[in-house]
Amino acid sequence: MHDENCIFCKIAKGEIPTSVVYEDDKVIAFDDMEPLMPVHTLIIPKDHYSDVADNVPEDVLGHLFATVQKVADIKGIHEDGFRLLVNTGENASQSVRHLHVHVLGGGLMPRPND
Ligand code: IU
Repeated sequence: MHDENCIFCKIAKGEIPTSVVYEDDKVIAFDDMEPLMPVHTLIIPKDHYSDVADNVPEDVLGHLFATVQKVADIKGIHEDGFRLLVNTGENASQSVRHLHVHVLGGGLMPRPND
């Protein structure tokens, strides 16, 4: 369930220091190192799945999305709104091949087609 060459697996195991926003036995949320918005947090499962379409068990997917609400409350972006982004594979320019949900907020974002 871990890929020793995966940087997010190392973050999940606490081997690389990160700004942790929330953590439990299944997921960890941490601030993106190159934030695109005032709030830019990544939520990842602790187990390794390369992307959202990598046969991820439903309970893991459910737990990831349940964590969104916790992160939004911790970051204080619940009321004004936020955006979730899950890049998947080459056409989406996914750069880290460990499933992650971007939580972006803290300001107005254009609609993707604007
Ligand atoms: P993407 O969806 O795979 O394109 O996004 C990967 C994100 O992971 C990107 O926003 C990076 O800034 C971020 N990131 C990070 O926060 N810490 C790291 O050690 C690495 C990437 I590598």
